[in-house]
Amino acid sequence: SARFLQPAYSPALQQFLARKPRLFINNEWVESSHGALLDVEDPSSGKVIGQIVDASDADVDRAVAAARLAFDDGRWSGLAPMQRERVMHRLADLLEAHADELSEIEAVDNGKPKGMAAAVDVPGAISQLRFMAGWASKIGGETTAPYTMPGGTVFSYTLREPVGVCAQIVPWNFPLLMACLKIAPALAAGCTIILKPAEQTSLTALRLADFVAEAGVPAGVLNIITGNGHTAGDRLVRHPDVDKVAFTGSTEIGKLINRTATDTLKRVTLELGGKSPVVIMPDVDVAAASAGAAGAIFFNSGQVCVAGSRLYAHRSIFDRVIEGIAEASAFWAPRPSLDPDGHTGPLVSQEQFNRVMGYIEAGKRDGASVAVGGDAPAADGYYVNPTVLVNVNPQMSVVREEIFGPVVVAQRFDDLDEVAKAANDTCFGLGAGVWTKDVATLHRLASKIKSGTVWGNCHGVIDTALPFGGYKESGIGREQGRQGVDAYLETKTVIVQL
Ligand code: TXE
Repeated sequence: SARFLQPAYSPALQQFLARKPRLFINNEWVESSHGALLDVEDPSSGKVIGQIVDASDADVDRAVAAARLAFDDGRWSGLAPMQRERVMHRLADLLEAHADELSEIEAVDNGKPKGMAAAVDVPGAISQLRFMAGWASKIGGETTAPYTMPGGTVFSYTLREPVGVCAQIVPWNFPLLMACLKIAPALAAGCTIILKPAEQTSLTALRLADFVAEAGVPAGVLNIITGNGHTAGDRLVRHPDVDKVAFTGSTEIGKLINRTATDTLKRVTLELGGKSPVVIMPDVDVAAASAGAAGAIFFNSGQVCVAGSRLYAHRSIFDRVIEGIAEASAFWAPRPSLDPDGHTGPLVSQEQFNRVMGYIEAGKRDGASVAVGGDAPAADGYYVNPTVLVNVNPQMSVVREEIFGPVVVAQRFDDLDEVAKAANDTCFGLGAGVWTKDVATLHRLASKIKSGTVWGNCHGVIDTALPFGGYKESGIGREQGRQGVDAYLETKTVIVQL
C-alpha cells in the first residue's frame, strides 16, 4: 500500500550506492582477492540496492598485517597523546559535517527512520569519539614511594600500554554508533584496528572510511573490512596477530567467540543479548510510565540490546498500563525509513522478520494472548506491528528468550521482593527500568536487580561517561567511561633497584 512506499533516495545516496565494492586497508580502497559480493537490501522495500565485498581469508590477513605493522612501528601509539586527541576530534568533525548524509545511509541500510538516525545514531557516534578523545591524554599509571631494601633502594611504577591489534565486530541495530563506540576507546588507547561491521549494515562504516585519512589517522591504524561473520569474522577471532576481540552481538556468537579466542588467549570484551525487565510500581503517573514502557520496547522496533522486553506492572494498575501502551503503539507504528512522519521502521531483514513472527506464533501456541498488535502489515518490507502479549508464564520462550523485535510480554506482581525475584529470573543481565515516585523503592530495586544498568523513570538512556555492559550472559567487560578505555590497555609494572 502507499503507506509503505519508500520515498526516493537523494542523488548523493544514489551515487554512493553505485560505488564499486571495496575494502579499506592501509588508508586505501582496495579490491578483494576474490570476486565474492554480498547484496545490500533496503528493509523498507525488500529491494537490493547495492553490493559489498564478502572478504576472503586473504583479505582478512591483509588487513591484519596492515594493523600489525602500524601497531608495531608505533606510528599511532607513539604520537603525543594530544595529537591523537586532535585527530579523533577531526574525525568527529567530519562525521558532524556529513551528518545528514550519514543519517540517510543508515536509514536505507538498517530501516530505522532517518529522523531517528539523525537524532540518536549519528550524534551518539560523534559523542563516543569526542568523549574518548579526551582520554588519550589522561591515561597514566601508578607509582610507589621509593623504599630501601637490603640490596638497595627500590623505585616502582606502572605503565598503561595499548593492548595492540584489535578486531572489532559489530551488529546491525546501531551500525555507525556501534562502530564508533568500538573504535573510539581503541584509538584513544593507541591501538590499531580491524573493524568488521555486520553484513546486513556495512554502509555507514564504509562512508566513515572516507574520512579516516582526511582526519589524520595514519595508514593501517583503522582498517574497515566487510563480510560474513562465520568466515571473515571467525578468521579475525582466530588470527594469531590479533591481540584483542571486541564484539557486540548475539549471546550465542559471543560464547563461540570467547571459546575460539581462548586458543590464543586474546583479550575479549563482549556486549551481548538481553531480556531487560521494566518494573512499574503502583504509585506512578500511569500515563507517563506506560508511554515510557512503550518507548522502552518499541524504539528502534525493539532491536535494542537493552529493550524493555519483560514488563512487570503492579496488579492494581496492570490493566491501565496495558491500555496506555496500546494507545502509545499508534505513535510507534512502523513506516518506511525515509517517511518523515515515522518513528520506527521495518526490522532489518527477512531473517529477523521470520524470527520475530516465529516468536509471536510460539507465544500464542503456548497460551499467551495478544493484547496489542501481534501481526505484520501487508507490505513488501519487513514491518511488524508493536505487540503486547499477556497471560504469559515464566516458562514460555517469549518470556525467556531475546526476541529482538517490537514484542513485550506483560506480567502482574504484588510486592517488591516478588518482582525483584521475577526480574532476576533470566540468564541475561543487561538493563532494567524501574518506574516509581518513591526514592527508597527505586534504590532498593536498583540494588536487588542483577544488571549492568538500572534506569529510574526512564529507559535506555546512555551516558558516554559511564560504563555500559552486562551481568551474567549479557557479556564480559564494560564499554564507555573510564572502564571503556581501560579495556584497551595492558598494565606493565616496572621495578627498579636504584
Ligand atoms: O547476530 P550475530 P545476528 C541478537 C538478537 C538477534 C540475534 C541474531 O537476538 O535476533 O542476535 O542476530 C558477526 N565469528 N543480537 O545473527 O550473528 C556478524 O557478522 C565472528 C543482539 O545478526 O551475533 C555480525 O557482524 N563474528 C545484539 C555480528 O557478529 C561473527 C545485536 C553480530 O551477528 C560470527 C545483534 C562468528 N562465528 C543481534 N558469526 C545486541 N546485543 O545488541 C557472526 N558474526
